[in-house]
Amino acid sequence: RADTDPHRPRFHFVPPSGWLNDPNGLTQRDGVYHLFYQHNPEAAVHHRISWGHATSRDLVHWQDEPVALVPGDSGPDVDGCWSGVLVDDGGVPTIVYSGRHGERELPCVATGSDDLRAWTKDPRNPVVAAPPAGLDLVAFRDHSVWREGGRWRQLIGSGIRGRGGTALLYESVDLRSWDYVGPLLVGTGATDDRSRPDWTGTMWECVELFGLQGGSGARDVLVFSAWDEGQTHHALYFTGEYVGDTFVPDGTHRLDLGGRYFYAPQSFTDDAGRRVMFGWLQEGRPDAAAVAAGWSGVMSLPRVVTLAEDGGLRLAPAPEIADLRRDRVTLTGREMLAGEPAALASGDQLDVELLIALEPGASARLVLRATPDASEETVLEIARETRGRGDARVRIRLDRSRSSLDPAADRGELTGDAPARADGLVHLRLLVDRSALELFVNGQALTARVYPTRADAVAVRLAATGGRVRIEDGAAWRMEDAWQAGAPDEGASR
Ligand code: DQQ
Repeated sequence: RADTDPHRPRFHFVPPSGWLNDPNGLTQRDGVYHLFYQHNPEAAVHHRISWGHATSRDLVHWQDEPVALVPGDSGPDVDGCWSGVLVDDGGVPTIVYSGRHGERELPCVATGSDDLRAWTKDPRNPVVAAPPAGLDLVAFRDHSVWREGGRWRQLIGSGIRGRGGTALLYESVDLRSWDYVGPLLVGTGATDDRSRPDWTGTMWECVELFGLQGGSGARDVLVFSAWDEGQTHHALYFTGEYVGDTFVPDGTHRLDLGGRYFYAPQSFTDDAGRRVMFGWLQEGRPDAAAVAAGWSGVMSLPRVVTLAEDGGLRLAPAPEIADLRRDRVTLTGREMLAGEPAALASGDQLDVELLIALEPGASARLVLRATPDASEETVLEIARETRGRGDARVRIRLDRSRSSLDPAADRGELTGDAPARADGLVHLRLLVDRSALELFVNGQALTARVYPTRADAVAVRLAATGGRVRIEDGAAWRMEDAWQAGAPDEGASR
């Protein structure tokens, strides 16, 4: 049923059927990449969540594995095995996840077989009996776990009423008995202006702490998803310094300008030493449409996260994704005349990479998933600011108001800023996979979903809307299905 849906991506990971949300337990073990994810195999609704599991040798082709963790018949996870992580406990693969019972989530532990297929829940679950006393907390779930100074440390996502989101710090010698240390950091979301694009929410879901080395030296990064009263807002990160039992932030940033369309990310360090991140691309069509289609939720492509000179993060699809490129069309040297859109590519599975010269103050309009008569089209507007060197930004706006003739599809606009490059050029990467769009402007991601109704909504066009626009370097490719039979991995089973 799901496979006949024209909105179902063909080179992004999607659940075999049913529901998918957060990526969990990301790891590379004996060379094999493991992607676990929040999953309801029964139906495309968020209910009695299990941990789905898939493996890959190349981050491109995936093989479905048996469901890894299922809610218990009774006990602390009777209502769901919510998000968590996988750590290597002296050779024993160990999952720390949030067991849900009624409205409550508490940390639980399970140990796995070497191939990560068979999991045994610890009889001592939940391993933390209750949230810390004396704090008026909004929620208590999701885990970031690491080894430090011969002990384990853990962050659990929460929110303090009247203050804001928080990450609560714990310590353990054995992953089974935990001491509460205190809040690593408390946000100010409860009192801040909620309309701010970097509003930090009243609760933090899926907190994650890691360090990165880059052009500007070493930095610590705290990633979380801003949540409020049952609403998912957006993924953010603080840069700063993790010292002792606290995190001292020096900047708040949007991880992706798509808001809830790139949510609950999780990352890991792979064998090549790269920080690789996945996020959940939520649906932008009504729940009933997803239920009728038989599936819901898309996993982002793997993104490599790096630290830039300005101290912020840059995101790029893992280079392996280029293995799916076919039928290259070179676009280098093309110049756009004002008001005359040039056709760049055609299809609903595409990769387009452009380095464009935009004069200061100039702007361009990139149209995707467009019909010939423009009755359906999704428009990316890019404008180069004229302001002085240091603080110059590239403004971006994704106009989805005509992305679908279906009145029920979400057509809200998505906006924000991307950093400027030292050479003034704008690097654009557009990955179009049916309803899934992943756009990168100078390393700033903007993820969205679009649901064109017409089969001829396939054109990609570029126009200059002010000033001169030239493609200094560029190409477009059709993208192959990742699920096609006969792919390199013995997997790629559907
Ligand atoms: N999804 C999980 C929670 C997490 C939320 C439940 C974020 O653990 O807080 O499926 O999308």
